[in-house]
Amino acid sequence: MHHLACISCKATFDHREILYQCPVCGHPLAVEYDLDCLVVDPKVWKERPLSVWRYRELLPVQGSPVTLQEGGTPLYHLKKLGEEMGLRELYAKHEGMNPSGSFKDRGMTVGVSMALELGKKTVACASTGNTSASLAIYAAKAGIHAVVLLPAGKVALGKVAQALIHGAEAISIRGNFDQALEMVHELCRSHGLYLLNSINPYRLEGQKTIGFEILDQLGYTPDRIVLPVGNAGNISAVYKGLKEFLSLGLIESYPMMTGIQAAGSRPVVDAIERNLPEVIPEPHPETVATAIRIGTPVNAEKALAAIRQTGGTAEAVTDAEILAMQKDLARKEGIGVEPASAASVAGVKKLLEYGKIERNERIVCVVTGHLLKDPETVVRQCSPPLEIDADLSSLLSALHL
Ligand code: AN7
Repeated sequence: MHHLACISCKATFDHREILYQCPVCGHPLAVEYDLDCLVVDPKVWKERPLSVWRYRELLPVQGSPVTLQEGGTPLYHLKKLGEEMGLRELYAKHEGMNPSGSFKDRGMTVGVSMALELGKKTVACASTGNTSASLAIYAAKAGIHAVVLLPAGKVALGKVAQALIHGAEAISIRGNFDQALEMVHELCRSHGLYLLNSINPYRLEGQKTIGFEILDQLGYTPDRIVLPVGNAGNISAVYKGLKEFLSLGLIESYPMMTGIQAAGSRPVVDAIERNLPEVIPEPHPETVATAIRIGTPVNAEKALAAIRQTGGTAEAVTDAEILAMQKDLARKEGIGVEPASAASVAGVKKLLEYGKIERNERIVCVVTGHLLKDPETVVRQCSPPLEIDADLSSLLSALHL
């Protein structure tokens, strides 16, 4: 069985209580399992398909989940990019290959399944885009209503399209993500909607399976796992999962958890660099990587612990560095990701240049969302196709053969 526990004051709560923060001290909650009584057998896991639900003994859902076959994403060896950077073992876990095109699906298959188990018929979130797309698909599958709050004009086109076609009630807020999250949190508290942002401890349970899959796919524990950071939920979730694996004796050491933010939105990086006890919110976050345009990361407390307790680090990359790496991944590796995702690999490049990463490290970058999420940013970066008359001579004079 499992229960909810405050990460700060350690107060515990029944797993059926609907809580998004500790009612005693206000700090974040986490799901805790009685690991001594759990029966987990990696041999049994290996017989199941690689997916979120391979690890169901370490997930909070009791009955059959609302699933669209999330997880089981490819782990690519970045041979060319790695060679250019002087790294022999550089990998990318392509979370853009999930059903809605981002890692959020791992959290939402668990989160929406829990919504049903808790008897909730309306789910809600604030989102820079991907969370809303993912919530929309799982709410559709579950046959329940979804309300999504988006920062007006700052959500990539593909993500808006997904929220709309899958039937979510989408509202644009004249404000940023952080304001939208405060509003939806209040709405859920006052009107009983089920909040599925990453302050929901159940959602993060699904996301921790990224780390489990990496271990299964590599067959060893990498030296470092690098993730883009917005609300800092994903890096916290992966670390939590690894802690459980360590407690269960399934791994012997931690990868150095490494978080990458955009230069215009870097409160976690500042807190790590300046050794602050908590993050100082950025009131005006700005970056081309709209997915991580977040100034008040709600999981910062968990993320700082993840980074510090594993000897990891955090770094910021500029918009230019993000876009250059997006293009490099696309052209040198055939991997199409959205800007926020390219931040993780751009961060590795930068940390190498600063001498903060060793060249013999085995590194896995999580690339979090698919290229097609944000076609407008791509089109702005590339020349449009040349338009010509429909005859062969025009074609031949146009081509660089
Ligand atoms: C592609 O959709 O916050 O650090 O509302 O879409 O766990 O927040 C998205 C975040 C990285 C950052 N990469 O993850 C949202 C939202 C992509 C993302 C992140 C997001 P967290």
